[in-house]
Amino acid sequence: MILITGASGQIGVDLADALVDRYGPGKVLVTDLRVPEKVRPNRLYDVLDVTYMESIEKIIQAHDIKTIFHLAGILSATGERHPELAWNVNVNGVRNILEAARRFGCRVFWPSSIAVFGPTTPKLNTPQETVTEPGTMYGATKVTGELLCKFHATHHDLDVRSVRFPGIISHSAPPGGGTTDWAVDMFFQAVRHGHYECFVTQETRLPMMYMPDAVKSVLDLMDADENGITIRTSYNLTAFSFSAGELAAAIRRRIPDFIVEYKPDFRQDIADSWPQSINDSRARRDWNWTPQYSLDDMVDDMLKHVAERVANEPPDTNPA
Ligand code: AKB
Repeated sequence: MILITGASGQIGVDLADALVDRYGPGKVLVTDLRVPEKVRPNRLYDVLDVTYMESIEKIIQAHDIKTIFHLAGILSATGERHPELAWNVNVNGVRNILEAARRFGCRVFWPSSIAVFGPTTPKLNTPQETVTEPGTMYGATKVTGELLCKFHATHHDLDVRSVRFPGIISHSAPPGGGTTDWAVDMFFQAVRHGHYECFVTQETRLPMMYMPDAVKSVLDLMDADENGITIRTSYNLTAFSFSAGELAAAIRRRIPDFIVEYKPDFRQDIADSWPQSINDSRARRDWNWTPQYSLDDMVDDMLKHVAERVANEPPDTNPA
């Protein structure tokens, strides 16, 4: 049986679908702090707060969990506003999951982030092994989590695997509290209102990935032969990089009247401290990582799905 924590979050919703498609609805237990308002038929839900070790142990035992996709976490912008919460959920959460996985013999996937890098890291084609001195609490929790994963893998032979996700673009579940959220918001506001107020400058360039590729990366990494896994912190991963201005231009080629105003806020400093492009050659070499979506493929697919979603929204849920 598979356990997903933080399953209502941006990655969790799509990953749960992929795992249910692959293994069947009876094999995947989706958990979060609360059961979502709209539950899917034939899906097993439970409530799990990963900061409580006893709750994790109970769920693992009750459902005979063998693999854990530990996605529960606080993202970068929320982490800057609530650093204690970020530490508690991100560090104590991953420590509890790793410890429980060790005790009960589970495999683990856990997402790290490009946020492990900071102002002293080379910004272009950032290597796998380089300076990790993040300027944010979120980044500090991710570096700590990576080291905890490595400790458990090397000292306890725990099969824990991890990637450093770039910004992830998706239409099915909104991201919450991240610095790369502009890349998702821009699509929704372009379709809803033809206008977007962007919280980073148009020159801000970050590594990104479309959700189907993010899900593929998780499945590919977990399927890979254990002998090929040479990174026991987290693998660098990317699909493409673009600036806010370039994404706006790509959307404008499909929605010609689309207007973007740039009003950077506190998230600009976070974005400026992160790499602009990532070298993911170790993931490509070790487990044959290859993204499927180019920037243009992603923009076409996003606009199609976002238009469908927006058409089905009740009028009063169309935030400006
Ligand atoms: C965020 O912006 O906080 C996340 C991330 C890059 O980890 N999307």
